[in-house]
Order: sequence, then structure tokens, then C-alpha cells
Amino acid sequence: MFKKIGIGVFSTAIVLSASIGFSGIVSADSPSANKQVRNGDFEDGLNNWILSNPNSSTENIGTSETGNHYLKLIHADTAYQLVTVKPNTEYTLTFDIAGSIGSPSEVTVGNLNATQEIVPLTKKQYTGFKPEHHEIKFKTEEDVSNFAVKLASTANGRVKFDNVQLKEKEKSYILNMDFDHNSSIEPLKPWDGNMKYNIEEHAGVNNSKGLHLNSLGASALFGSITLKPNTTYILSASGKVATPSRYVGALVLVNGRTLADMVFTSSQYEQKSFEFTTPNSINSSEFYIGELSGFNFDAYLDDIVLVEK
Ligand SMILES: [Ca+2]
Ligand SMILES: [Ca+2]
Repeated sequence: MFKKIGIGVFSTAIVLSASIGFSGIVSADSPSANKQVRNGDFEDGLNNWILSNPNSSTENIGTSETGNHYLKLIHADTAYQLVTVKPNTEYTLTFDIAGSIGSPSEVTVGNLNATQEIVPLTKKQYTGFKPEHHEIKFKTEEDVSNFAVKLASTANGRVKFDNVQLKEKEKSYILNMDFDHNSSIEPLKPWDGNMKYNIEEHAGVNNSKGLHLNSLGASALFGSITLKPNTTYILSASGKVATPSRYVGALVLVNGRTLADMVFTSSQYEQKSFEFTTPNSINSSEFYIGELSGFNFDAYLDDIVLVEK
């Protein structure tokens, strides 16, 4: 797709082609891991990237000897793209830089303002001719409208970028039950013989599979869970009840004490979430969904998630 260009503009092409960072090996990650930045490996040219100086006569895509493509910026040229990020969430941006000469290269993340200028949440500068892999860790703020990743050369600089990836920090799930990807209720089990449960088609949120619970009296599904001391967790779930004026609840007990408690009383699905912090020492922790105060109930639950914040 790209014509092979000569070494004229940059004399570093041969050096780059020999490096791991610019040989395309790094970009072999799974597509899903890479989806927040599109075409971060520049193998699709400038697609998805917006250049500050699109009419520049400079060829912005370079090709290494191995056929790998990368972004080239000179002077104060920049390239950015909008990315979809969640508020209050930790991310790691990784990228390769090479051939930075003249003035530092610069990478910025932040919201775009009304004049399409990026308001830096984090900005870092890099120097050095040798290819290097870098990462920037940052946490988004509450407002993440028009969040962008911007790559830049500055002043009299020139630089090459490749393999730009943005990943959300991996979360540590204690429970993650959507009943579509997992067809068991592990690690939960019925409290007693009153508790009947079924994973049913179309019983969940948005017509997905969901958990149908019914009981002749006070009962629950319950199970032991392993929580870390002094750690903040978020419990969230969607639930509804089929029996009017009854409820179903989800709760977390640590050392016999209720740390999280949510109740569903509506006949339509409601999503609730609850944040709690565990004590300094933990002897026991359990999770319950059901109704423990003495009534029969008929209820549906879906998307039960307990995750470290
Ligand atoms: Ca590439
Ligand atoms: Ca579901």
C-alpha cells in the first residue's frame, strides 16, 4: 500500500529496520488488546490519525527494510487521535520512539478543548536517537470528553513513532458473572433446599442470559470469597423481582460483619453498585445473594461483579 521511500529524508532507516521496536514484532499483540488506539502500528498508514500539518510535503509514513511502517514527524508537527476511555480509570500508554534528534519528541494525553488543542493530563518529552520502548501511566479524571493521545515533534526536531497502544489497567475480579460467558454459579451454592436457581435464556439484562432465583422461604446462594485486607472493592449487580413487595439482596460479609449490602425491589432491572474497604485483618469473607429475613421470593439477577477498585 505504501511506496517504499528512499533513505533521503532520514538517514536512520537502516538502523531502525534492525531494531526490535520498529521491526513489527511488538505489534503482534492481539487486536483486542490494541483496540483503544486504532492503527497504532501505522500499518494502515495515517488512518485514524489527525495530523497538524497534513499538507506538509514530508512523507509522514516511513517504511523499514522489513516492510514495517511507522510515523515520521518533523519540526512542530503533531498527530493525534481520539480514544474512548472511562473516567477515573488507570491506563498505560506504550509506544516506541526512535531517531529523535534536534529537539525532544513529546507525547501528551488529555481532553481536546474547543479549539482542538489538547489540555495535558500527562505530557512527557523524550530525547535519544536509539529506538526505545516507553510507557506512560495515567489515571483519567471525571470528565473524559474528547480524550486524545497526541504524538509530537518539537521545534527543530524529527522523530519516528510506532506501536502505540493504550490499555486499561488489568482488574482483579473476585466475581464476574454475566451468565453468558460462564454457565455455572461457582463459587456460589444454595444455602438450603428452598433455594432453586436456573440460568435462563433472555432472563438477563438486554435479553442476555440471566440468573433466575426462587425460594419458598428465606434462603440464598452463598460462597466463600477471598478478599485482601485493607483493600477497596466495588460490588455491582443488576436485579429485579417478579414477586411484588418482595426483595432480593446481594451482600458481602467480612468477619461476620456486613460490608456491602444492596437490595433490588423493582420489577424492572436496576443496576446498583457499592464500594467498600476491607479491614486490616480478615478471618472470613462470604458473598450472598437472596433474601434472609423470612419471605419467599422470585427474582432475576445478572452482571454480578466484585472487583478490586
Ligand atoms: Ca509499525
Ligand atoms: Ca447476562
